[in-house]
Amino acid sequence: MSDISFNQSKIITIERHILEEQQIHPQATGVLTNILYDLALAGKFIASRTTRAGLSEILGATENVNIQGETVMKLDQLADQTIIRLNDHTGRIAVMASEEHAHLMTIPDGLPIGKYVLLFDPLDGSSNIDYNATIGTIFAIYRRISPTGPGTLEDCLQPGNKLVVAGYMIYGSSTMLVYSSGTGVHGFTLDPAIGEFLLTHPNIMIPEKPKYYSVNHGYEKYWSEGVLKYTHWLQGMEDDNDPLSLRYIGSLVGDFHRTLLSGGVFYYPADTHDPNKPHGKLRLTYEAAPLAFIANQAGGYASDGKHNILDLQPSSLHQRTPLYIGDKYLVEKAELFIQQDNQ
Ligand code: AFP
Repeated sequence: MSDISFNQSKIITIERHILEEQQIHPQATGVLTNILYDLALAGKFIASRTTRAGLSEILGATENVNIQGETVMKLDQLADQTIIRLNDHTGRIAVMASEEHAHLMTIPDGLPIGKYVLLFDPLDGSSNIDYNATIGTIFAIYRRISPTGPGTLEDCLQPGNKLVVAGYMIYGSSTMLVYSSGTGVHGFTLDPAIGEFLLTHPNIMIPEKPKYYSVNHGYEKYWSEGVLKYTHWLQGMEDDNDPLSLRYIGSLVGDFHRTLLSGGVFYYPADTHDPNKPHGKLRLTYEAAPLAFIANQAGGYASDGKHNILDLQPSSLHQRTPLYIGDKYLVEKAELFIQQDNQ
């Protein structure tokens, strides 16, 4: 008898998983599946560059400042261009919007126009690049609303509850792609030796027992009474509850990913720090809404402190929103503290 015993669990590549998901929807044409392939390919490409950032002369700020007033890193541009160039000619997309562009991007003249809308933050947490901390890409896919022709702003400004697919790629100690098409949340880890994303985290659910809370305490003096009290409650200072431990990277994808896998809550509240950003720093359409969709699919919840993020109707492409996301009970508790503060 052989000494070698084989692990009987299946090896599932992202391609196979997406195809199997497609079969759940008999009306599916495969277009969405191919957009996901393209995004996974973009993730491999971006990962291959970000892990070499210090080696190639790609690291460092460019002269450009993006629509948010932030210095654009070269890797931001590379990630942005990678996603655009993989998607603008395929005939699957009607319109795109990115954190790096002030205006939406319609499909160039002469190229076929598709039925989906792609919004993305190409390299979230890029101020962490110089310090080798986790960064990521967030994406949101909607069906277009406009019937034909170039995609419109209305196509891009849909509430999160109309999302068809949402996901992110995280470039950390390993590269992962996590996505949901409304049938649970699935995580794939890139095996760099073979260049394939393999299913490592099927059906992710936020653990019931929360472990961490995550917020930038440096801005405490700008918080409202409600946010302060909520934070004290998480620290066990309002009630008799055990305090949660604190973790904060300052990279939304990294902080969210940890929250998804370990349980707990991440929040970036409204604050009085910058009068130009009364709603905090994070963007609704390509950051908060897609992550809210994933949290919801994993049994969690996301709120702006008053409303379900998925119900918010965006009014502009780069709109900011306060964000409380993760464990449902903890996020609802935030709503309660904020509501009591407003009475
Ligand atoms: P950068 O892309 O400029 O690093 O911003 C990242 C981010 O938008 C988000 O990923 C973080 O959650 C948040 O900023 C951190 O902001 P603070 O530095 O104000 O805590």
